[in-house]
Amino acid sequence: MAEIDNETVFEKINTGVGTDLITMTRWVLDQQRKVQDASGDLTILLTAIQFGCKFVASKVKQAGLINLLGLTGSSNVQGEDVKKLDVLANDIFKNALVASGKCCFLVSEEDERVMVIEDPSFRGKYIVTFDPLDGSSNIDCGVSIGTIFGIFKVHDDHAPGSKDIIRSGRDLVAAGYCMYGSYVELIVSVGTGLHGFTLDPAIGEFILTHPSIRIPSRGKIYSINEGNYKYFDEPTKKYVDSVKTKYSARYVGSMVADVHRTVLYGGIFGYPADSKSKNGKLRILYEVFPMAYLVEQAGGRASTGKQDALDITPRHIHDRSGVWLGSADDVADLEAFYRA
Ligand code: FBP
Repeated sequence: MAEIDNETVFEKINTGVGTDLITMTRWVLDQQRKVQDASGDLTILLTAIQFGCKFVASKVKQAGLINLLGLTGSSNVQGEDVKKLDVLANDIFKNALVASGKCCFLVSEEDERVMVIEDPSFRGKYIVTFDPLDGSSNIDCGVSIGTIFGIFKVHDDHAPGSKDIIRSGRDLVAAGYCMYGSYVELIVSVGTGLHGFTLDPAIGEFILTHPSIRIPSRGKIYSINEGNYKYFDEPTKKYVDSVKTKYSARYVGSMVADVHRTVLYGGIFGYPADSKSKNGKLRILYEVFPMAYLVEQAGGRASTGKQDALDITPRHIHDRSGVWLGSADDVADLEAFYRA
């Protein structure tokens, strides 16, 4: 308690005062207070990611006006044509993550290799895997796209190495995605449930608008690219045939948008392995794992069809896997077709 003297008048201020508009920064600080001996490193890292999302959101909105639509003319490690916004978003996040001083390794969809932060004054204990701009096929037509990220902690402070990257999704300590759509929404979990923050462009702050999101145990929507039906395996075909008689179909083609709708409304989203994409299309470290972690934090499930998606361990940083995620009862129905 402050030293009191006769001149200066003190008045105790209640820590709960002020607006009940909870910004993401304030929410992250509240989460940090709940962790004994927290270093504050994760708080700083999430704040850096939040800045990256705000920056990318502003560029996505302006893209058509500042010649940021279209291709760069080069292709990435996935063999995909790289969009101008892909490169910009990747640079924005790499800069923000390095500047946070809390990372030792970065894994990006756009970079072939793991990026190592060698400078000790910028090096920290976290590994961030990220898809800087998800839903590339929708960038130029203005349909919702997003950023996806997963955060791991090094196993021990010294000798960080590949074992800190090639690991099970159960090791995630936090994850999130930011959807750039009709509104900008940042969905995050640090292991205490799933929470959503809407960007208020007037003040440039993410405001807590969706605290403690719980996905319905069953939905009425299925989401899959049925254009691949001919390549689907038998369990997938039988499952899709079964749901299309009773559910509505919705498919944006941006994982962030399809997962965001699924988390809020319930139902199931799937991108299975098939005879064309033998290991599926979505990348384990920066698409499958973060989304599986978030859906589980909301009470949903994520499965390959045969096992929980978070229990797989990739062998390479850009490995892919088939994945189904959404309402627990819907994913259970799907798995039944794989067991049959
Ligand atoms: P990128 O755009 O980041 O490469 O992500 C892959 C993705 O666009 C997902 O967002 C989406 O779910 C899927 O591919 C769509 O694939 P398809 O066009 O084959 O249905």
